[in-house]
Amino acid sequence: MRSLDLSVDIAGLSLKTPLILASGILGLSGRLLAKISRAEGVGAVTTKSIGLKPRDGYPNPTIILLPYGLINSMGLPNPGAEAFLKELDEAEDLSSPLIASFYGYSVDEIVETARIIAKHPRVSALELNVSCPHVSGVYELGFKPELVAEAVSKVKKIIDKPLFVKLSPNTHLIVDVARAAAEAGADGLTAINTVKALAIDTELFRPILSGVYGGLSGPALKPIALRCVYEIYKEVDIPIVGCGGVSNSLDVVEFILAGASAVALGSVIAFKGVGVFRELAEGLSSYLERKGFRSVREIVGLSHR
Ligand code: RRO
Repeated sequence: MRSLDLSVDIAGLSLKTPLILASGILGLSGRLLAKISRAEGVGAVTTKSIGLKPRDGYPNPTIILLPYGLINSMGLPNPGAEAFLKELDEAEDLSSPLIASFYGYSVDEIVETARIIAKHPRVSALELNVSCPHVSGVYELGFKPELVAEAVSKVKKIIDKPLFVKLSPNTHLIVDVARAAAEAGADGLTAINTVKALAIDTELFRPILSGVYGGLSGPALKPIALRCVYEIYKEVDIPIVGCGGVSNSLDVVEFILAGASAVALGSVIAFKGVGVFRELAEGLSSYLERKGFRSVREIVGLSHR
């Protein structure tokens, strides 16, 4: 059992633990998100990304299982912002903050979508996804610091909730994009989305995924994600949510030592189920006790000293 208080404050949100359900993992069902928000060890939950209009996503196959992770190419399936609000009406009894992930194909669409979803009282914060690795229009936005800055500053003018930006690892400009987002008023950064990837069917001589490209997640992603968090923490002074390939509590510790104030869990939930939040919270607590720390805050960015 965990005895240490793992609570963290990040970008104006108070979390019971630094462990967050990553976007895209358990979809958009309000009831399911509320249920996960009550699970032991959960600090916050993030929705699948929502756009202005409904989108079907790609036909199957959309997921490939690898020995070291997953490649997904869901293609942004979502019911659109207005239908999403109705879904959230079902999310009674949330016991952790809900972060609504959203996207748009242009700055105007991003602003319009933010305006709609931010008004729901169950939305505690927004996460702007500029980094889906295989939906063109959304993918490229995250490579352009000036466009991300414009989107962030326009969104911040019309919402009164914290705004995170989820960054793409598929550009050497990740730190520039992070800095641009922070200077434009973002409250936090999520690093990273999946890495653009491909798999080929050797019998049929063609890409396996219907969307051709996918995003690699899972253990193979961890060293890349960790490097991104470390680089961003050096240069940018707003809180970071580390995301990418966490599978055990020492992975969580590594992200925090690299500079993350919270850590999002994705693929590991597909492998281990929601009970992994409790397992990782207990492991984090034991680590802090063993090393003589009293809070998560004390070790954020410690590897930089
Ligand atoms: O829906 C997806 O295929 C997807 C998205 Br929006 C994203 O941001 N990252 C990802 O790996 N897949």
